[in-house]
Amino acid sequence: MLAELEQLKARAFSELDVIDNLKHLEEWRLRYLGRKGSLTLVLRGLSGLPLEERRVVGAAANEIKAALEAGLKQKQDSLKEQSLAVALQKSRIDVTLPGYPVNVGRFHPTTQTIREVCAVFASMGFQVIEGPEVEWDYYNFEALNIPRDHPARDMWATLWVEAPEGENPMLLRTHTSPMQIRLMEKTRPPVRAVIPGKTYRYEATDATHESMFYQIEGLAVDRGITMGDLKGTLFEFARRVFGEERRARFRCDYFPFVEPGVEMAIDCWVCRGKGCRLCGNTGWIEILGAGMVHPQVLRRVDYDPDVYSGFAFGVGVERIPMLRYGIEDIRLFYGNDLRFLKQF
Ligand code: FA5
Repeated sequence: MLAELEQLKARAFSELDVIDNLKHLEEWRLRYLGRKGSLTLVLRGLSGLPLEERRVVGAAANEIKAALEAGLKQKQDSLKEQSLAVALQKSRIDVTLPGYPVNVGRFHPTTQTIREVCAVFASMGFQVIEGPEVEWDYYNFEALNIPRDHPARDMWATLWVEAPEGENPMLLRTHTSPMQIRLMEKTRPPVRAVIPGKTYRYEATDATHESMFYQIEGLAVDRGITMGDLKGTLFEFARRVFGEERRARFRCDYFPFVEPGVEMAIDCWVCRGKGCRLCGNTGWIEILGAGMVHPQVLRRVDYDPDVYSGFAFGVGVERIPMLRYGIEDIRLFYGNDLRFLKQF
């Protein structure tokens, strides 16, 4: 009986040695240690043996059982360790492989320009604010000294928004100037701000005109502000954005909310001032309207024109990159053509 047990032990261990997966290990466990396993049967058969023999064989069988269980545990651990090592090997990341290319977006040239221009004015002490694109007639015209039925309204071909009967009419702002009023209504001088944003006009488009375009409004109001401050500020802006070598021109212009009013132009980017189709043979491209804030506008927001004075300007944003890079048509900006946009 003892010899049989020794043989059983030897067989079990030699089988265990070559097992290389958990499924075969489980079969092995059932074969030897399971309820109907060889060793279990031996232990069950003990009751038929004489007492003396039962003691000896029982002790040996229990010892073998403990040895087999220890062997089983050891094998289980080593198989688990092996399978973990294999899994880790399989999912290893090769950090030396080149990565997948990532498509990186970029800012639209209009956004780039707005950020750059605002940074130039911020460095001169102007804060940057924004306002609504759907506007009341009051802010877009009335408060800017352009009463209803005044012929100056024709300067801005307007897209009207249907407003309820009896309400102040609404529109898509034709310029960023309404923000002058909104800002002054809320603050007392000194005021120094630039306001970038979309503006809309009911206009046929051509190479330099869009029906939706961007403007940046500027406003400075304080004691003792003069036309010299306006000119100095705008020439500094032109110098920083277009460079020393470009020429800027000031001429008289009319806007009902400034007095006196001016327009500023930069020498044409295509003909460099000689005259061509783009600049209507003048050699100049207008980029902004400006002037000293009209006393009537100051009174409207309760600023005393005998104490305070100020200047304002409104610059067309798209015309800045057009002038700098020689872009011949404003419609390229909003055509969603990546061949154009990727160049910036
Ligand atoms: C105005 O809109 C005034 N609000 C400017 C102003 C502000 C004057 C403060 C005085 C004081 P104007 O309509 O000229 O002015 O437009 C200003 C600039 O916007 C133009 O110089 C031009 O650069 C740009 N602009 C005007 N219309 C268009 C258009 N349809 N497409 C693209 N840019 C335009």
